[in-house]
Amino acid sequence: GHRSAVLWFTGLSGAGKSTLAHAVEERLHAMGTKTFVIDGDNVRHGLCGDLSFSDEDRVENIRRVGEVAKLFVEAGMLTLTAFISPFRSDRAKVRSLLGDGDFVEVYCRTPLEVCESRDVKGLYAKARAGEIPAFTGISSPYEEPESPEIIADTGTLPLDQCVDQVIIYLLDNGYI
Ligand code: GGZ
Repeated sequence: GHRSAVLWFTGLSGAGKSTLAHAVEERLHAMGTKTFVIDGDNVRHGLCGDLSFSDEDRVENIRRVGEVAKLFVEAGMLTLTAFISPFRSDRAKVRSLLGDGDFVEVYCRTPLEVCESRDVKGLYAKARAGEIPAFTGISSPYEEPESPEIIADTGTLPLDQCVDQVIIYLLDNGYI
């Protein structure tokens, strides 16, 4: 069994949030835990398909994701979300919506320089060229978490080690 909760992955574009969330999910599956990952791939086209990357729309994006995550938690799932979620106040709102113990903030702390040098999707180059307005880290802010439950150094540590760190946190705190 497990205690349902949200693992809320936050960090810059290209920090490795989705990769880490899916790798943690795989490890949890192997342990028999029911999980669900919510990320841009399954939300930004449908539920949040009407939203842009303006400040207001990011606020609304995170509000909706928080509400959906809450439903999944009520359904008994260990829920993993992977969104930049750049604003501290929005993450705090989701935390209070869920309640402290049901919200585990995981900061994927890859520095901007590393995200930008990897530039897997070429978005940073486009943002620097002015082709993407309000790009997080370039022309739109990212507010670092002040006291996340977990800091994953996704910029320097191998993926497996970051997964271990999250799993150990969940074991130590009685989630799994
Ligand atoms: C940031 C953007 C932008 C802008 C498109 N700023 O690397 P990706 O491609 O796959 O991840 C980014 C994703 C961010 O969506 P989120 O829903 O996580 O953002 S937020 O939590 O702020 O609402 C990136 C892509 O969308 N993308 N334009 N301007 N990222």
